[in-house]
Amino acid sequence: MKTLLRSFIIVVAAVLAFALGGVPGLGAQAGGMMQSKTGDLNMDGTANSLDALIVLFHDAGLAEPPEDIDAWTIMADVDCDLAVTALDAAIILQADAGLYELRT
Ligand SMILES: [Ca+2]
Ligand SMILES: [Ca+2]
Repeated sequence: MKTLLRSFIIVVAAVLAFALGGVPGLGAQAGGMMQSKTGDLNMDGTANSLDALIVLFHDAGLAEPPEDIDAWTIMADVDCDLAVTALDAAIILQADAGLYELRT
């Protein structure tokens, strides 16, 4: 089951990366000084599908843990269950669609 979930995440990630025109950034944009919000993991000023993709990459073990894992976890754990999972990615996507309001 976990292998199936991992395969699903890889496919979704590849489709999203292609559809959005690139591989999601895992760090701040160069020169970006935007205030980061909860769920805004690439610190581009908005929580959107790229941030959800970052969560999925980490949940699937496809990305290196960030340097400051505690601060990153606070930003990524949008449902405050003390774990960063695909559910956080789903909530970020709902917020991006205007169906959910993330805490600030
Ligand atoms: Ca973002
Ligand atoms: Ca969570």
